[in-house]
Amino acid sequence: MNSRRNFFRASAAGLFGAALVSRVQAASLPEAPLRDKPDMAPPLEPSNGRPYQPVATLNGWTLPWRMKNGWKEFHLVAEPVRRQIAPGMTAHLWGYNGQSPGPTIECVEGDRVRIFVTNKLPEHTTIHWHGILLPSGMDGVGGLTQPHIKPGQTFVYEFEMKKSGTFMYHPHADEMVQMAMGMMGFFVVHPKDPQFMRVDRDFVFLLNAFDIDPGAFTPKVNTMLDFNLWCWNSRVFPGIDHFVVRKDDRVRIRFGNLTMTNHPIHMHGYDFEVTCTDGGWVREAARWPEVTVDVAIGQMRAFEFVASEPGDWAIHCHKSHHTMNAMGHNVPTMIGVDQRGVVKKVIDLVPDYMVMGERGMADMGEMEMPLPDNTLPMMTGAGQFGAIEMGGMFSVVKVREGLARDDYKDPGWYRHPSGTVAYALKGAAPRAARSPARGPKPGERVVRARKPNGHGGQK
Ligand SMILES: [Cu+2]
Repeated sequence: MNSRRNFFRASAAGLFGAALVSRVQAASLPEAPLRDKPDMAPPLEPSNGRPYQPVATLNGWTLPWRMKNGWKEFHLVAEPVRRQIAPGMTAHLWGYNGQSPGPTIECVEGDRVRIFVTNKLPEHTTIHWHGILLPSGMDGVGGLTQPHIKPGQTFVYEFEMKKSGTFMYHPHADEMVQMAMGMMGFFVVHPKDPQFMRVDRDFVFLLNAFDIDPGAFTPKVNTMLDFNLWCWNSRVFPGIDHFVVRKDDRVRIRFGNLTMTNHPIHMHGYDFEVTCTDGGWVREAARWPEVTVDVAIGQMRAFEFVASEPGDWAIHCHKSHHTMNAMGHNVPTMIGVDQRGVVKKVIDLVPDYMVMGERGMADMGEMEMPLPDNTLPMMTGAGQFGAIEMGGMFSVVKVREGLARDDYKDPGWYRHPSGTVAYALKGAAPRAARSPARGPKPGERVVRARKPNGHGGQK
């Protein structure tokens, strides 16, 4: 934190806007906590102010605040960050307080909130508070409602939280670049009455996407639609935290979409109801059961269910190319094509050449190709029964009996009661079910077998 203190000392004299200095003394800036790890911090129990049930931010954290003369004060620092997208790949992004997305901001309906925003980016920025009802001049649209926050400047946003709900924050300045670089965060306003819409576990994450060439570190910021890393909180499977849930807990999962396309989010094992959008709570008579909920660009959806069914339940975007990591979409479909002759000739010239997809692409989930540094396999992850063959927007809801109230640790894979797992019919020849194309001969397919990347620390 020392370097940050020096920064404020050095900048207090000359860089702050005159309006700011007259209202809030630079010396009274709150600390701007930093986070350098991509794992989930435990929910931050409020140590002052109105009581509430805090949220759990997947692969993220909640920004601590201080109370000052009845105001809840937060300090966001917009800055370049390094974010581990999953073990094996780190990206150079822009974010807030050391990470992308920025920390979740949590407060309570009726709170008066003061947010200091310091710009340590190489270009100007602002913050727009998506969905929050506030004075027009606090809305954060550069040029329209405020001057841009220039590099080195700190601006102050002040507003009262008129209603509870789930909101987001992101820049409204050079927006395409700054969002493509990872600048965004969640903003949760809890109800004044802690019993209203009370749940036991409350998860939040943002859907975001990057276009990073294999081997590169920095996203291509001009990409319109063809992103290749589909993320939850700037993480992809198998780097996304699991949703660890105690049996019979009432669970809420909230997600906001700041990508450039829609995502039908599908959860296995349960039906659920959408109880909140970025416009506010959905009244009971207006809800209906679903197992997939589409979230359009710029929207937020929160659904709830009672975790009555133990197990490992997949949760993922239902666009199947969004559960893949960086890949060449231009690879032709080779299913059913006999490549024997061609492959032999190519291998003479290119010893590392890989035959791709003669029988589908499932082989790629087990036998990972040699990859450039800082790149993730397209299909990866291992479960207790084999390769999961996923990437991108995929995680697991792990419902277990007997967890402590505050236990979010990965409990390992589900122990299925005997007789409850799909099984192979005895006596049937497994190869008969495969395509008539013959299997690869030893040495023909030159993929290097590598231990699949499991989700860290499975027991
Ligand atoms: Cu998707």
